[in-house]
Amino acid sequence: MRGPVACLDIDYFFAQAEELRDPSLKSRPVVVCVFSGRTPDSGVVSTCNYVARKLGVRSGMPINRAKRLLQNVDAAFLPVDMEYYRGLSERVFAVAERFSDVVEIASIDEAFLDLKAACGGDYGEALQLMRSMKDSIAGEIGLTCSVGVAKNKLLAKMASDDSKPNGLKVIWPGTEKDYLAPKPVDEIPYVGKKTAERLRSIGVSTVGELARVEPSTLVGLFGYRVGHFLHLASRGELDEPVIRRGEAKQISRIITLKSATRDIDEILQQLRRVVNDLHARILSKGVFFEGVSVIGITKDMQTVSRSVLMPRASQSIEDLSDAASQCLRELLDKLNVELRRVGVKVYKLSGAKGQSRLTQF
Ligand code: TTP
Ligand code: MG
Ligand code: MG
Repeated sequence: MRGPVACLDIDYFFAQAEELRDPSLKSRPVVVCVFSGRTPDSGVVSTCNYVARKLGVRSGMPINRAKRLLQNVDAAFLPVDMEYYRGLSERVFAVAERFSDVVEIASIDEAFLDLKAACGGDYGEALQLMRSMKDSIAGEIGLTCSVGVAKNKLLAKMASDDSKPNGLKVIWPGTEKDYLAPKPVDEIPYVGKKTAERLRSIGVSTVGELARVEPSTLVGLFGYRVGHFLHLASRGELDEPVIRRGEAKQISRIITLKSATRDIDEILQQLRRVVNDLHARILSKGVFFEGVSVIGITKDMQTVSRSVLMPRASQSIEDLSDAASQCLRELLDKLNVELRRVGVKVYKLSGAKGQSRLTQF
């Protein structure tokens, strides 16, 4: 059995990002716009916050129409700022990567995590892990997201959609069919209005009804690819694997300390497990690291970090351990607070074959 798999999707992402840098926006409708420039109001809505959604605004709607809907309220219409959103997105996914080695980044605000290695087949454990990931994203970055956990990516995405905003939902093993049966077909991700209409014309409006249609009928109506997708999706049997895209640019591990402290020996002792674990992963991936950093999260959720660069790429646990101690010492010297969580990250990675880096000096 595959799974559990999680789907993480940031809530009303671009608009939430705007609220993050200007909290005074929170009480107002916020509409992020793709201005086309033809006239001051031409273009479409990229996304909007829930205040605007309550008043009927939606992604893809012409800006004109959103302005009409919001003409009597103090709404903010802001242009997209991709560079800023991309930076936030990368930080969110870097947190996700602390919770699973296999993270598939599906879009700027959406990622899938394979949790099998992290929690075996235990969905209760997966739930705990994802609760802690959500807390980390909220505490360290200040964004809310919704997370679904299920046996495959499609179900996990539906669970995440269902739980929005700021939700966490598990589809427990064995309950998939009951979960799917009453849903309207257009709640299956990627099923659009047209497909839903054609299905309605053959008397199918729920996923349960769709699951009972002969696959050959669906293939006849929609062609092989879409027909096959609908058949598997409606039965909860579309089991595509989570595929990590690109090589990891960094590897990190973080732990929660037994109690908040600034005692270096105490922290170093608890950190030994992190260093060992990280080193095992460095070896299993066959990579060398040049950068090491220690990340600390204080009691009041501030993130602090210190980094060092090795004189040359290394794979040794002594180098890793020495660098981590040095970073931690610098961090505690500067800081007059107690740490609650501590992590170690290696970066500037090169492959086993990339030993040419060694001779570059
Ligand atoms: P989504 O995750 O689809 O939407 P969202 O994050 O705004 O809202 P939700 O809470 O329902 O997840 O898309 C992510 C971002 O992609 C969104 O913030 C803006 C951008 N986007 C567009 O620019 N145009 C669109 O039509 C959609 C759907 C999204
Ligand atoms: Mg989103
Ligand atoms: Mg999304």
